[in-house]
Order: sequence, then structure tokens, then C-alpha cells
Amino acid sequence: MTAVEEAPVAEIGRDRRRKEDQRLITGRTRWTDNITLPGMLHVAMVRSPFAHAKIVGIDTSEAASSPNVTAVFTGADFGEELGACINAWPITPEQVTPAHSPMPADRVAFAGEIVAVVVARTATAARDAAELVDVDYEELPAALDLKEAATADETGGPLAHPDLGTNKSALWIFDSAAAGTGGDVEEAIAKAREDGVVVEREFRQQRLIPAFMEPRSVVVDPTGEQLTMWSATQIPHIVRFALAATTGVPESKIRVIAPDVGGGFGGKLQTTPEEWVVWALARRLGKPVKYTETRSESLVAGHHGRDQWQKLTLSAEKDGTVTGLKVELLADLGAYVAVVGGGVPVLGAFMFNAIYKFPAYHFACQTVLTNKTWTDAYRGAGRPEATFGIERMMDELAAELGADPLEVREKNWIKHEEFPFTTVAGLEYDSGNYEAATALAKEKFGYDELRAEQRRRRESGDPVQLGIGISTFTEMCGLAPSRVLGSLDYGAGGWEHASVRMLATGTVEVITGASAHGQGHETAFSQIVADRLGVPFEAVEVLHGDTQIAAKGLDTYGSRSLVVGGEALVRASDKVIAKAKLVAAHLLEASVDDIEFSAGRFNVRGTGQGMAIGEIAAAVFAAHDLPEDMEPSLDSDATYDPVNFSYPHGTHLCAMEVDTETGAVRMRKYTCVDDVGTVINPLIVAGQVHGGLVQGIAQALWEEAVYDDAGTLVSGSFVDYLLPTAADTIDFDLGHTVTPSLTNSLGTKGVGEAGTIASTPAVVNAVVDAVRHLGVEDVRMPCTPQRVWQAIQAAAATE
Ligand code: MCN
Repeated sequence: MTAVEEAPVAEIGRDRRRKEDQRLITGRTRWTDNITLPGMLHVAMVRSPFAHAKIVGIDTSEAASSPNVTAVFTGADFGEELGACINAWPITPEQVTPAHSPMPADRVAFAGEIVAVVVARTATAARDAAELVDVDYEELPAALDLKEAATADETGGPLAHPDLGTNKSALWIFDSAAAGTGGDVEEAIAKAREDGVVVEREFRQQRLIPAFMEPRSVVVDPTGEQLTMWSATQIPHIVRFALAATTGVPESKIRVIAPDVGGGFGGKLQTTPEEWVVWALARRLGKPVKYTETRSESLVAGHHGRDQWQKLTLSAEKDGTVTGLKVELLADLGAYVAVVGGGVPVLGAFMFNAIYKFPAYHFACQTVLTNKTWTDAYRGAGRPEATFGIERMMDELAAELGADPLEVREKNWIKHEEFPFTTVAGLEYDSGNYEAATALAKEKFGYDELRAEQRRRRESGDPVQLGIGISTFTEMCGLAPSRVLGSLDYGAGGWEHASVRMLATGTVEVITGASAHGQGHETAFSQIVADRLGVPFEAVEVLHGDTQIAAKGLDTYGSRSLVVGGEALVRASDKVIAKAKLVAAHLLEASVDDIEFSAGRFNVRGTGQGMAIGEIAAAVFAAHDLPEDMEPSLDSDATYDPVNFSYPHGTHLCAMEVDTETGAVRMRKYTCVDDVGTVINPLIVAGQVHGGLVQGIAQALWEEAVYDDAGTLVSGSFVDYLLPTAADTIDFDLGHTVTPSLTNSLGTKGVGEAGTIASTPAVVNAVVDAVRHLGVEDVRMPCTPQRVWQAIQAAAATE
């Protein structure tokens, strides 16, 4: 008898509270910083205060002789042994990529770069001594402003890396005429100038900081058979691969563990200099070594996100039918090319056409090196930037035509019956229903009533005006089909691995190569397996984040874990069921063809006889009576490589009140209807959408990483970097439509980034809409009261 006899209720679609919440919310868990090993040493980093400087000399003597200090090292002490961060994925063969040492010996390229490390018996002693390291710098001219850095070749302005002779890293171009996916954009624009409308705008995507809850932390233990690294990372498997590939230590001798990780949002999607340094120190000293960054270090030296100038030209017929879109981007990489740093804006190349049927499209992105913290993925990675650009432009086109912005969108979007649809950017969208999501959003939001209120306020001259912002979106997530990555010359694949093992006790042990850091995989994945095998939710144990337990995997990012990892689980479960069916037929003395599997039971058709899958598991474990030549185990593996991305979509509507006298903004209402296909756990999905919305809204209204003229991050604390709290947000009005994905058997689409992607333009569109009648065409993000007020004044001055 096992615990799995009762046929459970359907788990998929059920609001299950997260299994992991108890330990995460109470903090009674193993964060990397909680790990203490015998004889463990602690590290503090000495970081450059200058954006660009030569290291003339480093005096470590005072620090080295401080109490409890074991050793002090500089880059020169390590040289080649430290290796290089293997971070640059070249997006073009010609990409200019600076050499990147985790601790450079001669020159620093951004404020916050590591120049020396102090190792001590306690973290406090290490930090105190780090202040005594005396570094003699010779300041160099710094490339800081993105546009100026991009033109340094012509102007002779400062270079981020003088040896490279340029700040331009790579120019990546997609042209629909050349690719055969559409027409010539220049022709479309020329025609529209004669006989249609052309809208040109320039938008700024400010620099953002991922600002996860748990700062980065790493422990390396070199004392056992293996080198073990615990790291607050999103990517334990990729870190293991990178360590093996760059140090020559075989993968079997490296164990990387991501214990519970307190958020990442793309910010822990790096093989970091800190991991490299701690690894090298542990090996050099032969002792366990720990480093946990301070919040200030996290803000200044963990990678940043976004940071683009976007120049967009949209051509349309007079009735609002778009004929072409031209996108010219400048993307700030910061000082180095991070793991997907160059690839982030290129992801946007596939998404600027969004849900629309544009006949001609041209995209060009110039990535640029500057003396600022390097940039990489931040929630949404490339897709929020693209969605922002096109959704702002759709509003601008509607304003130009004096049309309703929802109607302009509807005129141009792909109709439900047109799926599958190959876009002008070359992607095949498998399914979607933009009409349904928009209709529901409109109704929930009270679109017509709010428009009527807006008219009333306009007419009465109310100083507080109402603006309505729209953003539709789709995104490519579920990264990624390996063959697509191959076509982009990206070295790695995009598969995911899963194992499902039925134990004699009734427990089902599930191992996934995905590596959750806040997404609730243990819960949602339990629901999938419980349903598939017909066992109780409680009987499923999900293990992840340890390369010794989950030997194969490609980790968590790009909203891939469910659509790729979840499908691997389904396939592994189905193999278990297929084997269990053979055992059932044998034990029930029936033909396999007569066995039906339903709700966890194998029944002999038409006899009323049957066995629960748990009983089969126990019988397999006992192995007394199995079919001939059958191995006594009930487990299976599957590695799944998707055939396509998944394309969630949605319509977001936002109402903002803007005080035209002070520039103050207040959110009145936010409705979002998302379509993420089949929903496994509505509670988790709502949580993901909420979190994403807050981050997207924060980009629109509050957050910005600001550097001064010397290249110092002046928003380097939470006093200046305005991270919102629950008190800053309103109750979001959420809705769903369900258009199943056709590319995985569950019909699911990713949700991890959805809220962030759509919300930023919805808010900015609302702010601009509130003051458009005053002549305002754009408010630069974040839309602080000061910026809104200045935009109103500037518009008034030009009238
Ligand atoms: N889910 C579901 N039904 C769907 C889609 C998803 O029940 N139709 C559930 C999944 O089972 C999973 C969660 O929603 O539990 C998110 O799934 P998915 O969209 O596959 O995204 P990933 O799990 O791959 O997570 C990555 C994504 C990204 S890219 C960022 S950035 C992000 C995000 O997740 N970072 C996060 N959400 C985060 N949430 C937290 N708390 N912390 C982060 O750092």
C-alpha cells in the first residue's frame, strides 16, 4: 500500500500556495551567506573609485599586517592564474571585445572594478583591512555619455579602452528586404512622406539596476574530492561549465550549488568576476573562502540593465495602416561585454514589430563601450525596450492622425484567424488572440467611461488631468530552440533536462535542470507531475540547483523554465507511465493493449480490476515479480529542446492623473489581461505578473542609475535609487485569456517577464496622454514630477 491510492483532483490550474514559501518567508533556509565551513576565510574586495584609471601602484602592507588578516592579493599576484571572465558572446564576427580580467593589474575601466582582495578570518576584519589598501591611481579620460562615446571615432573623444582604438563594439543589422521577410523600409518611408504619415521619435531607455533582495554571495570549498562552489546564482550549470572550460578542471570535479537564491531578475545570469576571484583564492590558499557583497557593492558592481537611445521612424497610410518601421539603436554595454550583454538589444530586433503586421522593417543596433558598470539582461532583456519603442510609437501615430490609439493598434495587429503567422522579423508566432485580450481589458478597465472622464477634465480645465495609456505586447520567451541559437552563432543550446523517479515510499522525486530563484518551481512542477502521474501534490519532491543532483541543465532565465523544463518533466513522466504500464499488465495478467491509465490507476479495460501507480512503484522496488529482462526501477529522464519560442501576449491599460501645475503623477487604475496559455498555478502567475508590473512601472516613474561627470554612480544606494515598495503601488486589476501554445504539450507560455515588458509603455503613454493637449509629445523616463513639469513648460515655451 502506498500513499498514492486516492485519485487526486486536477492540480493544473489550481491555486496552490507555494511549497517553498514557509522557508523563504521565514528566512529559515540556506542562503549562500549562511554557509559556514571549518577554517573558512572571508574576502573583502577593494574597488576602484575611478571610472577610468591606470593602477600605478598598490601598497598592501598596512592591510596585510592588520589583525586577523591572512593575505592580501592584487591582480599582479594572480596574473594568468586568475584567467579571464568568459563573458563575451560576440554578436557579430567583427565585434570589438575588450579583454576582461576579474581583477585587472594595470588599468580599471569602471568605478567599482576589483583592484585588490583582502582575505581574513572574519568578514569584518577583511572589510576593515580593505580600507587600508593604498592604491595609487592615475586618472584617465573616461567615456561616459553614450552618444558621445559612440562618436568618439570622429570627435577624438575619450575611449573606454584606448588599446581598442574605438568605443564601437558591434553593429548588428536586420533588414526585412535583405532577409526576404518584407519590403524595403526606406521605400515605405519615402512613399509615406508623399502620401501618408511619417512619425519620428527618439526615446531614452535609462540605465536600471536589477536590485534583487539577496546580494550576490559565493563560497568555494577546495578541501574535498571536488571543488564545491555555492553561489547566489541563476545559472549553476553554466557556472560549472564556465569554470571547467576556463580552468581545465574537469566538470566531474566541480560541484556548483545554487541554494535558495533571493531573486535575480537577470542580475545573477553572469559568471561573475567575484566568483572567479573567490575560486582562485580558495585554490591558492587551500581553504574554504566566502565573499558576500554589500548592498552598495551590489548596486555599483553587479551588472546593470537597459541603457539605450532609440530612434524610431514609423511610416503609415493616412488611415493608420503601418507600412514600415525603422529602428536605430545605440546600446551602452558599459566597460565590458557581459555574457549576453551584446545579445540583449539584439533580442529586441525580433520584437519591435510586436503583435503587428508591418510590411517593411529595418533594425540596426550599435553597441558601445563606456567606462560604466557593464550591462546585461534585466527582467525582459531586450523585449521591454522593443515593446516600449513600438507602443510609444503607436500612440504617437494615433495622436498624429487624431485617432483612438486602440483602434490604430487593432487596424495593424495580426488577427486571430491569421495564426500561425510569420512576422517581418522572421519569427513564427504559433498562437494568439489579441482581440479577446483587448476586449476583456477594455471592459475591465472601463475604457469608455475613463475616456469620458478625461474629456470632462479637459473641458473644465481641471489642473489635474487624466491620461490613458495602452500597451499591447507579445514576447519571445521559453529560451530557446537550440537550432535558433545555432543560427545566431551562439555557442550554447537551449534544451532542458528532467528526471522523474518513483520511490517505494510513494514519494516521487523530480529533478529539474531549471534553477529557481523565486519563481516557485517546486510548487508548479509538483502540480504538473502530480497530474501526469495521478499522485498527490504532497507526494512530489522537486530537487534543483545542485549540479551533483541535477547533473544536466541549462538553468533559469528568459521565462523558459516552464515551457522548456516543464515539458521535459511531462516527457519523463510519460516514460515512467509507459514502463509502469508494462508492469501493470504483467501483474494483472492482461495484455498491455487492454490497460488504460487514468488518474493514477492502471485499469484492465472492462474488468474493474486495476492497480495504483504507487503500488506498481512498490512492486518494482521489491522486484519479486517483474516482466523478464525488466530493470527494477521506475524512473526516467528526458531532455527537451523546443521547436519554437513561446509567445505570451496581453493588453495593459493604465490611467494616470497628472497635476499640470506641479508635474506630480498618480496612478488611478491599472488593468492587465495576459494570455500565457495554460496556467499551471494561477496564484504563482498572479505573483509573477504583480512583480513584473511593479518593476516595469518603476522604470516608468522612479528608477534610474545616474552617473556624475566623473563616472561615479550617484544613485548608489536605495536612498537615491528609488526602488518602489508595496505602498507605492495600487491594487492591480488582473485578467486572463487562454490561447494555448501549440509548441508544448501543456499549451503553456512563459510569464516570468510579461508584466515588466508591457507595463512601462502603458504608464508613459498615460502620462503623455494626460498632457498631450498642452503640446507634450514625450516625457523622458523616469517620469518624475520635475521632468513632467519641465516637459509642460518646454511645450508651452514653443507654442
Ligand atoms: N507559470 C505557470 N503557468 C504559466 C506560466 C508560468 O504556472 N502559464 C509558473 C511557472 O511554473 C513558474 C513561474 O510561473 O513557477 C515562472 O515561470 P516561467 O515563465 O517559466 O519563468 P522562469 O521560471 O523561467 O523564470 C524566469 C523569469 C525571469 S526571466 C525573470 S528575470 C524573473 C522571473 O522569472 N526573475 C524573478 N520571475 C522572478 N520572480 C522572482 N521572485 N525572482 C526573480 O528573480
